[in-house]
Parts: sequence; structure tokens; C-alpha cells
Amino acid sequence: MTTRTQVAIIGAGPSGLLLGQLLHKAGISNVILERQSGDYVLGRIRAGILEQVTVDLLKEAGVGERVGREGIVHHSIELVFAGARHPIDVHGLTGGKVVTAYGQTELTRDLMEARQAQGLTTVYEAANVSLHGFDGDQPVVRYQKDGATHELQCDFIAGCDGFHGVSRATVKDSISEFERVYPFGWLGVLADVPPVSPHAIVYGNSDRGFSLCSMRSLSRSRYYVQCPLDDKVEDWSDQRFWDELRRRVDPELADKIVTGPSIEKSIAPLRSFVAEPMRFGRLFLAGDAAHIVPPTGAKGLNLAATDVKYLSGAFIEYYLEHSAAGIDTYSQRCLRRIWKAERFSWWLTSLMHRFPDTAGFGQRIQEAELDYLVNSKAASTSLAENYVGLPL
Ligand code: FAS
Ligand code: PHB
Repeated sequence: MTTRTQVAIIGAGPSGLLLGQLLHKAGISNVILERQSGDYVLGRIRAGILEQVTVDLLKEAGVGERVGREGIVHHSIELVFAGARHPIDVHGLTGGKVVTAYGQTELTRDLMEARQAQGLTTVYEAANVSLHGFDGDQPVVRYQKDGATHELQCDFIAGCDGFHGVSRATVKDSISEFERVYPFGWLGVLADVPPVSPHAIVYGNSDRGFSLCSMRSLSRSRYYVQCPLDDKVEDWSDQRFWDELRRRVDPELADKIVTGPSIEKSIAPLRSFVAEPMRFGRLFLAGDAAHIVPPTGAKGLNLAATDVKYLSGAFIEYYLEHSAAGIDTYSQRCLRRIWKAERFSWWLTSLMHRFPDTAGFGQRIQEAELDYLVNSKAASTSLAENYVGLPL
């Protein structure tokens, strides 16, 4: 069956759903094709910290009510190293900017429910999606659903299908890739216990490795410890995780950690990755389809949101103002912001993690840089303004 829409969106993760919502509000028709089921998408536990730009965009998209009510606003973060904790007053150092703790799962749920309530089309379990004709002016997306082959004619294709999607793979011969893979992963645990530090995310550097204390609400916590890449989740009992987390933070914080059974436990690899450019005729890449950051700087989801802000603005300009200016500058505009977030995420990852060749001397250098960072207003300000998100 052949159908038509103005913008075909590949992927119903945060990028695709947010783009679809912003386009719909501007009266631009769109269809989302998603490989997985809606439940599968909602079952993925990922990001947890939103920049103000992202929260503002959710409100602009008409789905900002719950994050405004349930999101936990953070005015500071904490760095733990050499057995002591140091607050970084992000709010004071950035002239009042903050970040909000709100799980990506909830953000995705809000967008899915809004899309469904508006009767917009998302084709879940769309198989074998393929992209055609985007180097001309009549792109077509083909896919299979319920055993039948379908064709979606459109004006533009937005590749919001993540790192392993079909969009970037389709243009792989036209792309320059820049990558760094880190020699460790993050073991993450979700537990229905109160967060150890409700109003600050705690980043830990220790000679045993990185740790992170975060949350999803005042009754649900998210913790991470750096682990070897060849570790398996089954190597980590809950008790082993809690014991290791306590060893990596200061004694006072360790005593305050409330433990409980994990409701989710997973290991994620860390990489820095950028694909250039992000536009190929009438095909545009956004979010993880174009770039990946190590989660240390809490940038992944927020970078996806700013890509979508630029791309939705470009499409709105094209359809409503008959201008291609936004479309023509989309890639370079995104990449300027992306590379600054890549730098910050790489720098904070390099500062906070134990690398195979950095025992002894490397640990002392990291602790010296952290000591300088927490005692220098200039250095703390640099950390703070990158953490809350650089100006658009
Ligand atoms: P997504 O990958 O979320 O969504 C892409 C969608 O496209 C998926 O639903 C996928 O099923 C679909 N798709 C793929 N191929 C397709 C095809 N061929 N056809 C149709 N659909 C297809 N960021 C942070 O800021 N903080 C974190 O702590 C953090 N932790 C993370 C942990 C993990 C394990 C991962 C993988 C990422 C993490 N991220 C984190 C980054 C993450 O939040 C991403 O930035 C965010 O999901 C980006 O959203 P999308 O660009 O929509 O990509
Ligand atoms: C999270 O809550 O999942 C989280 C918080 C901060 C990060 C990364 C992940 O830097």
C-alpha cells in the first residue's frame, strides 16, 4: 500500500517523537516508522538529566506539564575524590541555570501518549525499512508490516533511528566518521530506594574506578559503577554492586546509601562518535543516528533535543516561509554544538574514570586536576556552564 506524508521519521525514540510533535504543532504532517514495539521502546532505561533547553522544548511541544510537575530541579552537582565530597554550585556559577532529573523513559512516555491522543501515525514493528530517492525531490521509504510491503512517499526523511539504525547505514559511503571507544563500560542499577543525595548528582573518582549517584524520583534511584568491558551483568549480584559503590564514594555518603533489590541492571559500553555531515539531499540525521557521547556529561539525550530543535525549525521555515536557509545550514549548525558537547563529555570521562594505563601517576594527576577544579572559580564555572548546556 502507498501512502503520503510531508516528513517521514525513522525511529520512535526521543528524537523521532519530539520531532513529530513539533512538526504536528506547526501543521506539518509526519509519520513515524519504528522497528520495535512501543513497550520495547519504553522498556529501555537510559538518560536521566535534562538541560533547560530540553525542558523548554518539551513545553514548546506541548508535553512539558509532567516534567514541570515531577522533574527534580538540581542547582548543584557533587564531585567525590580522595575520600571527600565537593559541591559545584551550578546555579550560582551560571547566573541561575539548572538541570532537571527526569528519566528518558518518562519523557518518551509523555511524547508517545501525546502522539496517540492526537491520532498521529506511528507504525510500530515496521520491518526492513529502506530509504530511496532522497537525492532527488521525491523520497520514498519502504517497509514491511504484517507481511505486506508498504511505500511511504514524502518530501523529507528524518533519520532518528539511533546508532544502529538504517539511516546512517544507507549513506555510509558519503560520511566521515570520528570515533573513540573507551576501555570500560558502565554497570547501571535502577532501584526503588530514596536517592542518597536528592538534590545533586554525585560523580565519583576513585582508584577503584568511576561511580555515579543519580535518581528518577525521590523514591527511585539510578546508580552506576565503571566496570571492565568484558564483565557480564550476571557477574554482578546486587550485594556486590552496593558494596562496590560504597567503596568508591566518601565514607559519609557510603553510610547514607539506602540499598534494595535492583529492578533493572545493565552494562552499557562508552564511545564518542560523530558522523559528518548530517544532511544528504532530503535525508537528515538527528540524535544518536549522527552522534554518541559517553554518558558522563549527561549530553546524549540533550544533544538529540537540540538537533530536533534545529531540524523542526528548518522544516517549519521551508513549509511556512518557503525558505531553505535552515535546511541548508542544519548540518554545520548542529555539528558546532555537537563537537563542543563531545569535547566536554570526553574531558569529564577522561577526568573521572580509571584507565588501564593511568594507575599511580595518572590517578594523582586526576586528583590534582579535581583539586584545582573545585578550588578555582574559573575552572568550576567552565564545568558548570558546559554541564547546564552551552547557549544555542
Ligand atoms: P534512540 O536510540 O533512543 O532511538 C532510536 C529509535 O530508532 C529506537 O526506538 C530504535 O528501535 C529505532 N530504530 C533503529 N533502527 C531502526 C530501523 N531500521 N527502522 C525503524 N526504527 C529503527 N544519554 C544521556 O544523556 N544520559 C545517559 O545516562 C544515557 N545513558 C544511555 C545508556 C544506553 C545503554 C544507551 C544506548 C544510550 C544512553 N544515553 C544516555 C543516550 C541516549 O539517551 C540517547 O542519547 C537517546 O536515546 C537518543 O535518542 P534517539 O536519537 O531518539 O535514539
Ligand atoms: C542518569 O541519571 O542516568 C545519569 C545522570 C547523569 C549522567 C549520566 C546518567 O551524567
